[in-house]
Amino acid sequence: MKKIYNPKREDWKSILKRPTQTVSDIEDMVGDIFKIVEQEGDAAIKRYTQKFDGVSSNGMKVSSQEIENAQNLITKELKNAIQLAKKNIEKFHRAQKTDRVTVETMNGVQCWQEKRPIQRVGLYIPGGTAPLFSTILMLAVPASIAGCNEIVLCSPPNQEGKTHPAILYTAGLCGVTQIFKVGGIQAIAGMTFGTETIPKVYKVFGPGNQYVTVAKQIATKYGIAIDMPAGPSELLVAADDTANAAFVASDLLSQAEHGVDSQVILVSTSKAMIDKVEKEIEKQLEDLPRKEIASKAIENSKLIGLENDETAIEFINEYGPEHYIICVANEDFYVKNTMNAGSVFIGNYTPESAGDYASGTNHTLPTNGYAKQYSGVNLDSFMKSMTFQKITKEGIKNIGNAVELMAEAEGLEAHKKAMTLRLRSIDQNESDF
Ligand code: HSO
Ligand code: ZN
Repeated sequence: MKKIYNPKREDWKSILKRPTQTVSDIEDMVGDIFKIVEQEGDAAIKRYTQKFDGVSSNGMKVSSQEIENAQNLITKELKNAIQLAKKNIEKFHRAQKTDRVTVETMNGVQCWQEKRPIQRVGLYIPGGTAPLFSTILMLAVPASIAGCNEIVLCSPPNQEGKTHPAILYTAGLCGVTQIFKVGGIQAIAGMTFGTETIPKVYKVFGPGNQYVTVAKQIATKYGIAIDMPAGPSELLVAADDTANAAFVASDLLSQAEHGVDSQVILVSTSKAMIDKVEKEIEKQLEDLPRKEIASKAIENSKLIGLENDETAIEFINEYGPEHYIICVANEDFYVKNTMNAGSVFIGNYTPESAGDYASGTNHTLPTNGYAKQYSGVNLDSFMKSMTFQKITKEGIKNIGNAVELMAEAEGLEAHKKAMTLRLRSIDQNESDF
């Protein structure tokens, strides 16, 4: 753990720099796989599943029987926990629904805005060291509330060629319409083009390793939308002497156990708190089953001492953390002045874990400083805003001349004419009476 006290402003940038992932060297390889999947469809998907996952992907589509059986493969307690989380996530995301916005901008000119679901969405759920079925709740629940009619899920098969039962159970519970045992680059390419088995989607959501991240970027070149650019998960905790060092350490470690590249930062105006948290981390790390992963992330973590709250807030806004925990006396001041963060957790009893699983907020959030310009996944991520207008004769009379003049000034005669013809017809009709 690196301790840094009162760094000079000119050093902030380098202190806050995220380790850059070198992705350019895999871009060509990923692009080639896309082309082959586009040409060969299922046959290519099967070959890549054999090559990268080491299993045969016969029956890549999960049957309704398998989903049904998954119910019996997980405990009742876990099912109840998943249902509790689902209820809260549903409540919070349902409340994000907005009414249509209608305005008569001038007499006879009626404009309105309404949201419509993205009809087909693709969710990617990584396999790997932890089966993140909680991410299905975060994606499929808002997708269902939005009214997306096809919710496709791809997740890599494990070594026995199966999908984790908690993934199947959660997907079944949350309205996923089709599940495929396909992962990695080939899954994203499959959902981009559509194959004989996998449907094409319009937007792809979900986390993944660097191959999946690059694949999602390449999908955008084929006109597919993605939730947001991805990077390793991050947590920044702001804590002063009113914080509980053991709690803070547990939060930092919960983020650290995600991956060796997780970013973990403590910012404090109290040197005593920094020392306490450092000791707590060392202590708690010992008992963690994922100690090896967490300790690698902790090695790169930073404990930063700053002279006052104002400087701390400026520093934190400059970083723009994905997750941001505030445990300070001056809580309101920190909250009010937070400009850049994916999701904010306030007070000693609000661990990130709460939002990761069950409080109701979404855990798919902007990393890598993208909190400066991106929102986390929310109900609107699964919808488009559409505008409508209806203009009456009176309305045309009110805006017609302005449109004619502007069209003429842009040299667009046909545009002008579309208005002139109507204005003339109204004039003629009126003089007929
Ligand atoms: N902290 C992760 C989400 C997660 N945590 C899933 C546990 N399971 C990224 O926001
Ligand atoms: Zn987490």
